[in-house]
Amino acid sequence: MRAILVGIWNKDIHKEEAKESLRELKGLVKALGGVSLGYVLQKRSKPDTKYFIGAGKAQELKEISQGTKADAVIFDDFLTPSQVKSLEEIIGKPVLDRTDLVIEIFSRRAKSKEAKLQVELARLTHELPRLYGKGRAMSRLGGGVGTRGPGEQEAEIRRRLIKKRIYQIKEELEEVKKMRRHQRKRRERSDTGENILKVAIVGYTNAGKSTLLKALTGRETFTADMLFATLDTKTSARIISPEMKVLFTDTVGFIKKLPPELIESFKATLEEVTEADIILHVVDISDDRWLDYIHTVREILRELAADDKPVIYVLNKADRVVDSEEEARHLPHGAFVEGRSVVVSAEKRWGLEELLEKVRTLGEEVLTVSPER
Ligand SMILES: Nc1nc2c(ncn2[C@@H]2O[C@H](COP(=O)(O)OP(=O)(O)OP(=O)(O)O)[C@@H](O)[C@H]2O)c(=O)[nH]1
Ligand SMILES: [Mg+2]
Repeated sequence: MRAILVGIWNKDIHKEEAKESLRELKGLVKALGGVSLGYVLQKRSKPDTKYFIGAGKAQELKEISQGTKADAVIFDDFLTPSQVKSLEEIIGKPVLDRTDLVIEIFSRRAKSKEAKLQVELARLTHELPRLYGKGRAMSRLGGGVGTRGPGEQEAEIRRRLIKKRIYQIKEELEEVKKMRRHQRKRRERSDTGENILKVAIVGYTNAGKSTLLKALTGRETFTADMLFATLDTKTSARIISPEMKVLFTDTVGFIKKLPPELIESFKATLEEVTEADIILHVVDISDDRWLDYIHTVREILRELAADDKPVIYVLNKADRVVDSEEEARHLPHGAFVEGRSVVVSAEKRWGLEELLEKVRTLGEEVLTVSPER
């Protein structure tokens, strides 16, 4: 894929912010093995209903994409089905948005049956409204006003199939969810004697969540320097004191403008987050945007109704900021976040003892306030 990226900025979304977002979009293109040829950024107080950008800009995009031999034009924001259609008519090349990219990445990475179902659900939910636009376009070629052309019928059949499949997937996911609950119960029951503390590891994609799980529990998981390496949750245990056993769960990474279809379809997986006693919020402090990322992750936690849980900020990748564990201890980053935090390097294993100590202390508090456990 050779792509031209498109974004807008205005008084609400500053130019720098829009550029930053385009840089991330470039990362998404890269995650799909594509290249970004460049970007077009337009100042617009609000998106044009027909073309998202101005009609003139759309024409310009056509010329740019022809001149650069781009094979796709990718918008950084959600496009309505009719915007996609109008843009494709002018530009003459496939027009995608951020949601398309994220869903595509997810679908390539999904390995477990559950992840595959979740991605399929997201994809179909995303596709359904677009079919309405397509159907109308197709029927215009066939029948006249008021009649149902062949295009319309075709689209109608496809819509019905999709709705049926969505229903099936939801049922299957419900089954998976039940099984997961059952396993969780069994795991909890078999662990007698110790208190079980459930800790969910969350954070922006590529922050180092899986690396941290590996460092804390020895569990081998796939880690990679790419967006959305992890799609399945993985739980692994560690006994951190004679009385306390911790179940650490690694989760899928978050990202800005995460398509709502994906949040919705990954809710079963993210249930581990809503079930957790404590949240470890992993942050890559070597990335200048770390505070901004914290904000995004918090927003998504709010959507999951998990924003009231006790949090420990795990300020990771300190080894990229300073040269030694001793220097890392003096980093000021903790002062910028509210509440508990610890600077670590999951890769170099810096600060892990301090982190475990914090988990232990907080765990004792949590476990004593809920005596029914
Ligand atoms: N230098 C350094 N690199 C790290 C550290 N922790 C993780 N990384 C690297 O950062 C990249 C992402 O790490 P992952 O553990 O896969 O990150 P993640 O948060 O699980 O990412 P997703 O599953 O994609 O959301 C990998 O290349 C890791 O080797 C760290 O403490 N220091
Ligand atoms: Mg991961």
